[in-house]
This record gives sequence, C-alpha cells and structure tokens, in this order.
Amino acid sequence: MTTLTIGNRLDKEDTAVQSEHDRKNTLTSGHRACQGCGEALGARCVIDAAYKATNGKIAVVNATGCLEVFSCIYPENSWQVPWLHSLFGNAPAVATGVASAFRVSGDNDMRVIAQGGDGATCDIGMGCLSGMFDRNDDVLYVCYDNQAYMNTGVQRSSATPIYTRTATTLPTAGYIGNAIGTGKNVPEIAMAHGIPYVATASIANIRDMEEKVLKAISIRGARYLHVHVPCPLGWGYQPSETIRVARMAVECGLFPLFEAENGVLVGSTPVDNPKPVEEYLRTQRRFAHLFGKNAPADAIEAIQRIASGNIEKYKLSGGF
Ligand SMILES: Cc1ncc(C[n+]2csc(CCOP(=O)(O)OP(=O)(O)O)c2C)c(N)n1
Ligand code: SF4
Ligand SMILES: [Mg+2]
Repeated sequence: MTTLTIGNRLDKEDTAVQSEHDRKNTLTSGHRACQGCGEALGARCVIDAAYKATNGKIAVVNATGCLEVFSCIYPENSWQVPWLHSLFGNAPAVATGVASAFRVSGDNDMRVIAQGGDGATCDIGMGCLSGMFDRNDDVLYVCYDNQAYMNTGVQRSSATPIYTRTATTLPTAGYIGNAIGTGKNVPEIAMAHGIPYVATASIANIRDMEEKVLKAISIRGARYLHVHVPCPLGWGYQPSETIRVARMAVECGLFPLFEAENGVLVGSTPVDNPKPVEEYLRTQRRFAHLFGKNAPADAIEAIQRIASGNIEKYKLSGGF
C-alpha cells in the first residue's frame, strides 16, 4: 500500500520504497542530523531499499563521520537494523570480516553493507576499500559524498570540488579556495578494480537510487555506490533547498549518474538541456567568492569545462 500524497498517485511499479506504508524506516526519528541533511535522507533511503530487497537480512558497518555520530549518541541509537560502528578508516575491512563470519556460520542469506562519508571513503579508508575490491569481498560499500569532512568542521577532503571554500581552503588574497587538483574520482577507481557493479546516485532521484540498491543487492561480490548528498551546514544554503541543490548538480553535469559492470560503463541518466554550472554554484555560500568583486576571471569557466567533460565522458546527452 502506498501513501496518497500527490507524488505517489502512481502505478505500484513506479513508486519508491519510501512511499510505502510498510517501509522499514531503518534510520528512525530521534537522531541529531541537521535539518535538511542530505546524508540522513540518503542513508535512510539506501538502507530501507536494501532492507526490502533482502527481507530484512542485512547488517550495516558504519565508518566514523556525521552519519555515525548523529545516529548513535550513547545511550541511544536510531538504527533499526544490526549496525556496527567501525573506525574512521576501516569500515570496508570490518565489513569483509562480518561477511566472512556469516559465510562460515552458514548464514548465506545475510548481506553486508558498509557505509561512510567521502573522507572515510576517498581518503582514510581508501586502502581498505581497494583491498575489499581487490578480493571481490561480498560487501556493498556506500559512500555518502557531501564533499568535505563535515563532522569535524568542514575541512577539505579529496572529494571537495575545485575552488570550494572549506575551513582549510579559505579564499584569501591570491588563493581562491580548494585548488589542490580536482578531487579523486572514486567511482572510476572502483571501476578500475573491475568489480561487478559500480553506480552513482543522487538524493534528488530516489527511485533511481533505490533501483541501483536493488540491483547491487542482487549481485554477489564487491559493489560500490557513490551517493551525492548536499550538506546545508557545510555548503551554506537553507535546509529546505537540499533536494533542489542536489538536482541542480545533476542537471548541470557536475554530478553524473551512471552504472558500470565489471569495469565497463553500461548506462547513464541523460541530462536534457544541461543548465549552466553558474546557476548551481550561486545556490551555495561555499562558492560565493567566485562571484564577488575580487572573483577570479576564469574559475567558473574551468568548472563549466568539468561539467561539459562529464556530459561527454558519461554519455549524458543520450548516448545510451
Ligand atoms: C583516525 C582518525 N582521524 C580523524 C578522526 C576525526 N574524524 C572523525 S569524523 C571525521 C570526518 C568525517 O568526514 P567524512 O568521512 O567525509 O564524513 P562526514 O562527516 O562528512 O559525513 C574526522 C576527521 C577520527 N575519528 N579518526
Ligand atoms: S553537518 Fe552536514 S552532513 Fe553533518 S549532520 Fe549536518 S547537514 Fe548532515
Ligand atoms: Mg563528508
């Protein structure tokens, strides 16, 4: 049974897990995420979808970060599934161990999900993650990418976009925010390991994200899902704008939605009439210095080139 709000007057097969009355609410009320937290929304949707796909047979390993801190402040815990807090950097290895324990005890139906932020995934946990991919361990790893170390006060990570203002990349005279490379593309690093399934997703497109979770769950071996989750506190926009900001990132090409199997790109979500990146950048205070009177001349053009490059590379203009 689905709820009867306007957005849900759809055929059953077109509705999202989130619109069902009997959804699990795996991450339930009472947690301490900020209002409008994209990560909280993303995690609940991903784990609810996995819960449904496995009939409740999941265990979750969570790296240190906002998601872990806001959901389990002692003595309370908002998770409605077996859930384990690892260190900041070793969630993939802990999840591998949990999956092995289920296997040797003959509980082959139990599925293991590891999850963490971009800092945990792209930086400190990268070695453990690569090992998990290399061994093709039976774990679905989900990265919630809010593009900085939010839990400790918005420091730069290797997923922070170029020219972004963070606490450690403050724009000052002669320095225009994050200028250290253009970040690591972890979905592509995952693809380079040749693992069975890699996908990107956005909280602006929940049905697409749920479908990718269902597909990932149907596969055995190492799988990787990279979810774009805007953060009102770190990015500097009103909490009510989270979905709009997420959608604009997809619509301008800066966050491409795609899937890959065994290292090969197999599909992507088309972006019809891509919006200029400027419209997206203007929504967030972390990019405000790109528009002030001392704004660097070609920063926005450089970001536009990245978006246009994504549109070509991931065949977003109808190439699939
Ligand atoms: C080894 C180690 N170094 C540093 C920390 C402090 N720390 C905890 S969470 C965090 C940042 C988490 O960033 P990210 O993974 O992007 O998650 P987010 O909070 O942004 O969701 C840091 C630096 C730690 N817990 N352990
Ligand atoms: S700082 Fe950002 S990621 Fe952390 S709880 Fe707040 S909105 Fe969510
Ligand atoms: Mg982060």
